[in-house]
Amino acid sequence: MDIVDKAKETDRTEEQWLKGLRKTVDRVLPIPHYQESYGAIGITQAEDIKSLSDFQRLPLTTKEDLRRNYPFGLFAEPMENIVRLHASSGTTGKPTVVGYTSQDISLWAKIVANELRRIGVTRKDVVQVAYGYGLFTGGMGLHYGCEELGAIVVPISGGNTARQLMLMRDFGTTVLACTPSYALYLAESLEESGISRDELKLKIGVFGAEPWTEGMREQIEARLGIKAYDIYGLSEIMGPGVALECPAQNGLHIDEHFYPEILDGEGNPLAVGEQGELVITSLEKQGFPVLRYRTKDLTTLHYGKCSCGQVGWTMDRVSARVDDMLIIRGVNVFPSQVEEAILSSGGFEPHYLLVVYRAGNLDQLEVQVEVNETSFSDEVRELEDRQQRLHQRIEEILGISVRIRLVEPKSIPRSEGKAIRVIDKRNKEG
Ligand code: DLL
Repeated sequence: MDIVDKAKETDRTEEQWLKGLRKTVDRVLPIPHYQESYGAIGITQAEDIKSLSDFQRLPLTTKEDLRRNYPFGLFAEPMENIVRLHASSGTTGKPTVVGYTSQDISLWAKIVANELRRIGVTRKDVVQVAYGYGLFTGGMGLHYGCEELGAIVVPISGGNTARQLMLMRDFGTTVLACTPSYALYLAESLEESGISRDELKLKIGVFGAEPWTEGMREQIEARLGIKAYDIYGLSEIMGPGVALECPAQNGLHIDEHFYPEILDGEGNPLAVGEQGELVITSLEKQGFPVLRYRTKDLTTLHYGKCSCGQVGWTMDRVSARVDDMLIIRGVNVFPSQVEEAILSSGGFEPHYLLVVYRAGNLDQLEVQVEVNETSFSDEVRELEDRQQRLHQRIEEILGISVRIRLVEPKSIPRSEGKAIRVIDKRNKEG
């Protein structure tokens, strides 16, 4: 059953979804970019969208469309109504810029507050926001959500790890919000600091902004003694809070102000339960409404009632970004596959790097993995056995031959924000 049919079965009728979708179509139609591309398929007014199938004929919006209209060309409100700008963290070319009206900011805060409430955050909690503050949406997105909820915010931003730990203890932080890779680094630094876990009151983690595996969650939960929840979002749609898990930790609930679809590589709709690229439409945003935005994130959608009682769309954890996919000798490789293999083989830390290079005409993949302290002090023979088992496991999962390079504990650079997992030297080598 495809998503269009499925939506008819839900507690929200097709007509209710369409109401929100038409509202966004109405908002974007005065913008030349949309006028042109929608006009080309005969859509000149929101009423032309009579069904979800009509909606699915609308052209997709891409990051390139945002870049072409840099910086404010896709805003739907006059600049005097915009109160905040954020921009993507992209490393190449122009950033993608998004603008919010004050109503957008307050809606965003309410969405994040609701979601945090669902995972048990209350007014009594002390939330250490260790996502970066600035053009990146992580810091301020969580910050406003916590204030809306009435929790105490510690706006520490990312970095300065020793200070993070000291304040975590001294302020009695109960909730930590940061990227999963930084959470792991904090856990590791805690083990080396003079602070014991018993001195901390930490109980909940709100981790996202980068892909992470179930194995990584287990590590973080065990090492920090908390429940770690996955939060998803992207600046083009709003920022953190497009979706967040519930205590069942069985999929992320997509907030009802967004309409999700899953498409295959050619842009055709996929059925509920099938993996593909997530496409999102905002239903209530004013400053920067966005229609059918290609997130480039790979996931699976589900619809129904969760064991927590909530009815609606859920998505599986994002396994990878389409952009992060490496093609090595014709085979698709994702960093998350390597992470899975490392975490399911004992003796290694989930700190790793995929280095791709060309030897002759052949692509080669070297996986650098950190050995943990215990196995580092093992006999050489034992270490070699471990390496061999990991080697086999990675090759089984990826289906290509790779080189494994074990590196000393703590030698792979730690991240304070989004982790870098891949170094692709192929283009540079020409
Ligand atoms: O990363 C917003 C955010 C901040 C989300 C804090 C969660 C927490 P961008 O910098 O625009 O915004 O990057 C968006 O990050 O398209 C995904 O590829 C990735 N991403 C975000 N959350 C997750 C997650 C923020 N939970 C891009 N799992 C998205 C996997 C994620 N990937």
